[in-house]
Amino acid sequence: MKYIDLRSDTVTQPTPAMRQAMAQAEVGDDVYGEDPTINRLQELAANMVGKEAGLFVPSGTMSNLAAMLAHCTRGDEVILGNKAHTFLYEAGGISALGGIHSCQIPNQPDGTLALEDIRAAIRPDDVHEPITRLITLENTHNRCGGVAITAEYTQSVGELAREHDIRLHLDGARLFNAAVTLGLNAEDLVKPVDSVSICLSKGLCAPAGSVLCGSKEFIRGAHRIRKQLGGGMRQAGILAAAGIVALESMVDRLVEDHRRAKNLAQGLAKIPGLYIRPEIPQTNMVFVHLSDTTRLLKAEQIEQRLLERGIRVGTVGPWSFRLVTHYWIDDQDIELTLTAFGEVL
Ligand code: TLP
Repeated sequence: MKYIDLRSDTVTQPTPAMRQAMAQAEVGDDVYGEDPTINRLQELAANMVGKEAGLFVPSGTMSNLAAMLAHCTRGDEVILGNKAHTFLYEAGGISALGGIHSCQIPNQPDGTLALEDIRAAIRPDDVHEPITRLITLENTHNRCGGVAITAEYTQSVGELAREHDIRLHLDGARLFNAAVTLGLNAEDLVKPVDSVSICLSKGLCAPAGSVLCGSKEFIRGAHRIRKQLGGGMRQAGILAAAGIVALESMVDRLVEDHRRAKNLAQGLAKIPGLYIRPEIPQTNMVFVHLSDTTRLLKAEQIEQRLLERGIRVGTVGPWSFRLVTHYWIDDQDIELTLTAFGEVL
């Protein structure tokens, strides 16, 4: 059975162009810095986000982890959102492996952290307290609905960070979705950040990999940490080749995923018993909730019934689903999904 898989954009398969590029990739030992395809990908990614250097890493999780380990030493503190992927879904890596203390402050519904909350969380110079070393933002913000964070907001956090000599990292797993929605170049969204992690293996469809970007000095430190984490991958130019296709040809088309997410949300909002926040989706994620009247069935049971109809969705809590559009979802899939939801409810 062919499923319509809306659980995530991480389920995307590589495109035929990627498979061809992978088959023909020139490779070398990347731990020696000798893989020409990886070197090309790193340069391309760094250029696209306006940073000096890039580092190819196996996953978004390792990219964020390597960044935070490069910015902080044991006992330092990072300020991050209580709905941040780095806080919720990265297995506590920063504290388990880096001894980094996290200070979680509430994410606002628009994915931002209130400036006054950040300011209040910055520690004074006091031996009793950890040192605030880093702030981490996320764009687009996954758990806040795939919302795009504006350049102006990131700029104001950058100014606050610099005022206090604190570094700023951006989890830009879906940075290009944000850029496309806001009508900006990715570079314009990350000027104030010291480091940014972008993912190739989400809406951009590459089979694996992320690129961590920042200054040459920062990337030199992150490179050693990647080695410590076991992320030096030798002839991984095979993977980087798909990443190059992703960056060169899959960014502009994200607008189609966003259009389909809007159509999906509008259709779901018309089905009695479902509720959707009217200001989203802004990008490729649709969060939909069962309203009080439909809570005879739990989200998990509805998920199962949709599965029987060939539709895969993710549940996020007892009454909520996340549906993510991507390259392998077309207009007909959206129609079929709406029909299936209508039948199941
Ligand atoms: N997110 C996945 C799950 O882990 C929830 C998804 O399906 O959305 N940053 C952000 C904002 C992410 O959404 C993800 C993956 C990552 C980092 C981690 O990337 P990977 O999976 O490559 O380690």
